[in-house]
Amino acid sequence: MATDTFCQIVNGELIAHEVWRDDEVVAFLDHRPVFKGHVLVIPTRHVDTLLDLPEELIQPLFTLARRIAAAMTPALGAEGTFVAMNNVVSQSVPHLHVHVVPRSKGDGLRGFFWPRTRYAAGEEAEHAARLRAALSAAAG
Ligand code: DGP
Repeated sequence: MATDTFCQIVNGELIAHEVWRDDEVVAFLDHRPVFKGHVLVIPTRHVDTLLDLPEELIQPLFTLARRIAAAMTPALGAEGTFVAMNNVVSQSVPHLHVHVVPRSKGDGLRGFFWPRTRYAAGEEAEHAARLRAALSAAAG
């Protein structure tokens, strides 16, 4: 049985400031927030990454992420949110978690990360074609 930090939060072995809990999902404050009120939404069942998320947990997980995002304006005065997930690379806890971060204009996050690149001629079409082919192959 997996015993990562977030399994411990699910099991009550580690205390977090929870904002929602039901049988399928838990949401709690990230203890090192990008901005105050930054929430992590996780499945109660141990799942490593998005690719491991069972079909029946997609709806509960992302519905809760959306509800948390919606609550950030009345609760925190946020003007918007940033919703993100690291999978394997930059993932510091091996238990799937969706970050829901409150945003406001001028909060300084823009440009702080996510540097953008540009496609050379033909590369954009080539990348789209490679992804279409992989999706078709996966669909059988
Ligand atoms: P990531 O780097 O995307 O894997 O994000 C993991 C986040 O989890 C990071 O922002 C800090 C947070 N975190 C790690 N350990 C704990 C913990 O024990 N309690 C809480 N509340 N948050 C944690």
